Amino acid sequence: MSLVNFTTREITCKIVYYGPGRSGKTTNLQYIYDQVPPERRGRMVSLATQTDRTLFFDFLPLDLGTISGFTTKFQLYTVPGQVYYNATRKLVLHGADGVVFVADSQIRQLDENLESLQNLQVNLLEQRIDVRTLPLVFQYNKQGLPRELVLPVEELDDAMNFRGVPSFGADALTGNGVFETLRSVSELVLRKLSEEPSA
Ligand SMILES: Nc1nc2c(ncn2[C@@H]2O[C@H](COP(=O)(O)OP(=O)(O)OP(=O)(O)O)[C@@H](O)[C@H]2O)c(=O)[nH]1
Ligand SMILES: [Mg+2]
Repeated sequence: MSLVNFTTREITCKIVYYGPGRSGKTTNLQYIYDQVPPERRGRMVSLATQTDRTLFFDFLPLDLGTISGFTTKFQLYTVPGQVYYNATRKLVLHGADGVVFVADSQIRQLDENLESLQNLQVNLLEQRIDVRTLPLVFQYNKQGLPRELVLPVEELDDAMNFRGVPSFGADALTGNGVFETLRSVSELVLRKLSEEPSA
């Protein structure tokens, strides 16, 4: 849940990168961390197994500077994608202002993507977050793999993006699409915030 402090004129928003195991969520945050100037970011916290699977979450605080007179901070989180970490996913998802669904574009991963998307919907419903109005963008990652291995963005949109929200092809390893995705979800979150009646 975004925190708006009118006294210190500070806004803090929480963005969660969600998706199946190995889709590239942690890679997104690592790329963002590497690119953002040190004065704009805090320490990135990653809790991973020895084989680099996210065990609990990754956390990256970003300072977006001043927007409409408010110091604006974003906290980026990733969930652990592996199916059996659902309790942790629920914890990390709690209070999210926006979600980036990172799908793995590989043809053979389609079922995992759909399963994870369904899991997201169930967990949001359980937390009484309105799935239809939550700021959400899709990122179809690993588009840089050979063409015969991946589904094109349009087909992934047909399979997953029923709300018709913004979607981006990406290659998180090289950073292609990473900032476009972040910018898009940030805009949706800030727009929603400005539409809500102020506290
Ligand atoms: N070819 C290719 N590999 C990628 C891309 N993005 C991530 N990877 C690789 O995919 C593997 C998994 O990436 P992670 O970022 O750890 O995946 P994750 O979604 O955080 O996985 P969990 O923490 O298990 O949920 C790593 O070996 C990455 O280097 C991409 O765009 N292209
Ligand atoms: Mg991870």
